[in-house]
Amino acid sequence: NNREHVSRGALIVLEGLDRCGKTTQCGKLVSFLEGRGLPVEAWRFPDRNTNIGRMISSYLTNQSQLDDQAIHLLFSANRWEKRSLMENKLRNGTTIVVDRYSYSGVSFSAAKGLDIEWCKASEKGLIAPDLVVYLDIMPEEAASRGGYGSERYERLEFQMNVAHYYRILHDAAWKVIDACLPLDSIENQIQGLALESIKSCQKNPLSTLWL
Ligand code: NYM
Repeated sequence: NNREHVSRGALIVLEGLDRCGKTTQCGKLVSFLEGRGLPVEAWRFPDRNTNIGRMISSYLTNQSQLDDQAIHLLFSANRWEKRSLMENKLRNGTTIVVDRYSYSGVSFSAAKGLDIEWCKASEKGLIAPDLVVYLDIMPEEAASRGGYGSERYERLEFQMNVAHYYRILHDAAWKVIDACLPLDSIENQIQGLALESIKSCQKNPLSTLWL
């Protein structure tokens, strides 16, 4: 059977505070992998293109109000609604590079004061990443980068809280990169980690959060 010869794709997640450079690095990584002829897709959460995503976007841009628990569950639901597609792509050999995932979901909600275990519960069963790259930046440094936009959460005080919860979630599978290094140095490090993970994930079946 042919399918057995198709190696699976890797789930690669980039995380970090707002303005840490994730989105730039996701784009660079996807181009790099494409250039190597590897099947790859760029994803991001929240995915604002679904009905749930539009509710999230309206909340983030202050066009609607929601209780903290309600918006948390919408962010989770936005990942759940893409879960089966994600699994199919990975099984068919496509590597997925994701700009934010469950770690954002838990850190941002816990930073508001919600119980961290409650925050994790709705994420349980989502596909576990093969690689999490955390772009590490001091909240003060991030705030000084061209300034925050006008969305919710883009405030220094709040980002300091988020950083605290990222530190709690951080485990051995995370690769931490200093977000203040030169761009091409960050880019090269991520490329190396990604290639390694695409190779080594073949040995591991897909697994689910939280490990
Ligand atoms: N965010 C993102 C959450 O609060 N929970 C989540 O589950 C995710 C995926 O949304 N400030 C927050 C982090 C960001 C904001 O993300 C929008 P982006 O990457 O700026 O589109």
